[in-house]
Formats: sequence, C-alpha cells, structure tokens
Amino acid sequence: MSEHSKNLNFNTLTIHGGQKPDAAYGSVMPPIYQTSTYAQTEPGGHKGFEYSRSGNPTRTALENSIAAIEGGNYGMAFGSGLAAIDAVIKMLKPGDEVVSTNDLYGGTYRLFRTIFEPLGIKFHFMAMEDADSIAEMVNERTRLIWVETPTNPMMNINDIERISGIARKHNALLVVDNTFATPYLQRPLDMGADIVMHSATKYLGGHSDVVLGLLAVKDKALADKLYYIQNSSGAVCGPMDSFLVLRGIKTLHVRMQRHCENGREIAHFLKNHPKVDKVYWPGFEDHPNHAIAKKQMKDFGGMISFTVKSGTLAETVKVVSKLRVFTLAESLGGVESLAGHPASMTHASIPKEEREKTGVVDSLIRLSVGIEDIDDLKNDLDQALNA
Ligand code: P1T
Repeated sequence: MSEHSKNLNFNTLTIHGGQKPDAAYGSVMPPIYQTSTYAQTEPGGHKGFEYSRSGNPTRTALENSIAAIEGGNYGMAFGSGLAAIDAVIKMLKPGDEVVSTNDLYGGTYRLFRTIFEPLGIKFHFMAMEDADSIAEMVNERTRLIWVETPTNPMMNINDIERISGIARKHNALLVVDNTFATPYLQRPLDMGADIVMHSATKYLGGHSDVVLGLLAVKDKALADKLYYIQNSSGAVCGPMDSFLVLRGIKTLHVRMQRHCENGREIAHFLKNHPKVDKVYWPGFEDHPNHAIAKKQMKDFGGMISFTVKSGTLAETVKVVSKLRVFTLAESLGGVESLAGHPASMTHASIPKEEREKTGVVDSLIRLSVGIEDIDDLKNDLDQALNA
C-alpha cells in the first residue's frame, strides 16, 4: 500500500486507497490493460510487468485497493472467491489440519471436504461462537483456523480478536472470510487475523456482474507465499473483471450504509410478521452473539435468514417463488435484493444431517437485502408470505 493511503479514513480509502492516476495519460481510472504480455527491450528489460498471469496493471490497481481498504500491505486477486480459498489451502501439506466454522458457504465446505481432504489435509468443523472451545480442537498439526463471520447462512458471529489469540498461541494462521461483512463493517487484520478473504463477487463488486476473489495480508513473508501460489497455480482474474470490482469498491461505503438501513427495517418487519418463525440477524439484542457483533462490527449488514412458520419444503419454495422485487437467485451483496433457499441452492453440497445441525432446514430462506425502496421490499415479502 502506498504511504499516503495510511492516513486516510475508510470512506476515502474506498476511492483513493492504493490508487494513482495512470502514468501514460493521467487517466483517473486505471485503463483495462487487456494484454497477455509486455514488450521487453532485452531479456528482463521491462517496466515491471512481463506476463499477465504474473501481474497486470489493472489487477495490481485492484490488489492495492483491497490491501488499503482492509488495512493490509499486500493484496491478491483471483478468478473467484473459491480460487482465493484454494490458494490459501495450497500453503498446507498432507498431514496438516484446519479448524473451520461448521456454518459456512456450501462451496467452501465442498472444496475442503472433496478436493483437499483426499489430498491428506484434515478439516474439523465446529461452532466457534464459544471461542474457548476452539482450543479443544487445536493440536500440533493445526496450521489454520478458518472463520466466516457473519456465517453463511445462519448469521452466527465469531469473535475475531479472541480467535486470533488462540491461533497465535498455537502457531496457526487465522483466515477470516469477510465476504458478508466487508471492511466497511469490520476489518479482521486490525483484530489480529493473518489473512482476510473475499468473494468480491458479492458486496465489493456490488453489481452482480462479475465473479472474483481477493486476499489481503499484512505480512510480507505470507504475501510472498500466496503470490507464489497465485502465479504458479494461475487462478488469476482478468483485467476487465479487476476493473469492475475496483469500480464497485469506490461506492462500497455508500452502498453498505443503505444495505444496513434496509437490512435493519426488513429484519424487524420479518420479526413481527405472523407467517415468520425465527429471524437470524445479528442486530437483534436477543441474537446469541449480539454483544460480539456490537464489539467488532460497525453495523449489522444486509444479510438476513428466516424460517417460514410451520414451513414445509413445498410451502417455503412457494414463498421464494412468489417474490417479485426480490429475485430468487444464488449469490448476494448486489444492489438488487436477492432471496435464496440454502437447503436446495447454496448449501445443497452439505449433507442434510450436517446442515440441519447448524440450522439450515428446509423452511430457511436467506435474503440479501438490496438498496431499493424499503416499502417496495416490505410489500414484496408481505405478498409472498401471504400468498
Ligand atoms: O462464488 P465465489 O466468488 O467463488 O465465492 C465463494 C464464496 C466464498 N465465501 C462466501 C462467504 C460466499 O458466500 C461465497 C459464495 N457464495 C454464494 C454464491 C452464495 O450465494 O452464498
């Protein structure tokens, strides 16, 4: 990150963090350097870029931005969130172990269980709301603690600072998937995490038009290891996608402000709705981890899960299918409101018994509350629930 970014506040960092006008013509946005390679005057005689898997100026601009907004020193961009996770786990060797939250994105679970476990890396999945209980799962082979907070989709909150203390004590790295919160709400590196990871497909991109993953770290040696994997495995993103996420990040703070406002209204609306049973949103005072959320988050975000009262699978599917302003779709974090049915969509790759233990039951609906007019969103939910 450039020196001048270090003194700027978050709402300035989203726009200027790690950025400078392009050297060639002063272009304020970085050009989309749609090139695979760069001319050399003699072998090794280049201007810092030699091949676009190893580095591309548009991607570098995005990597500097994520480092700046997460309070890190180094950023790395990948072709998807899962590609970024894949790069982190590739730092491990057979015999190494990972302790992970048991409530997490279904695709992350699938990557851990079906790609890396057969290669000899062991994963332990557990609830981490009681941070002290994590120490019982950690042993001398534990290399990594993997945390989502808020978790997808149950909106559990895990105490990043306390978990980072446990990781440090056992010489393990703490990775926080910050996709749901974004650095607008919480900055894990400031709380002791070693790596922060994003599906930038979500809030950072913000417009549901790109799939991309990001990592940010403070430590140079760790950055070097991850950069080596990024370049050697090659799961990088292209310049156009880098540009789109960089553009999205510039409005992150204003979008998040409205996501939080609308999220708060919808959470209370659902809590008072006769057709709704439980509402999972960390802003409620009776949310089991509300105190941790208040401590480590600036606000409570736009992600909400809820169960339909006496909701069978058929009734729940009917509710999500009747929505008209909310779109029934995978993903989250865009300006438009989305609804999903985790059990059959985003979390279908987790065995039924395991997902039901964490609360991902057939009557569960997950909302990504967008930034539309709040009355239109409430009316839409009301008509679908009453249909
Ligand atoms: O989809 P991709 O960009 O590869 O990111 C994967 C990912 C990682 N971490 C979290 C917390 C996520 O939510 C995701 C992707 N999630 C969805 C597509 C979803 O609808 O939940």
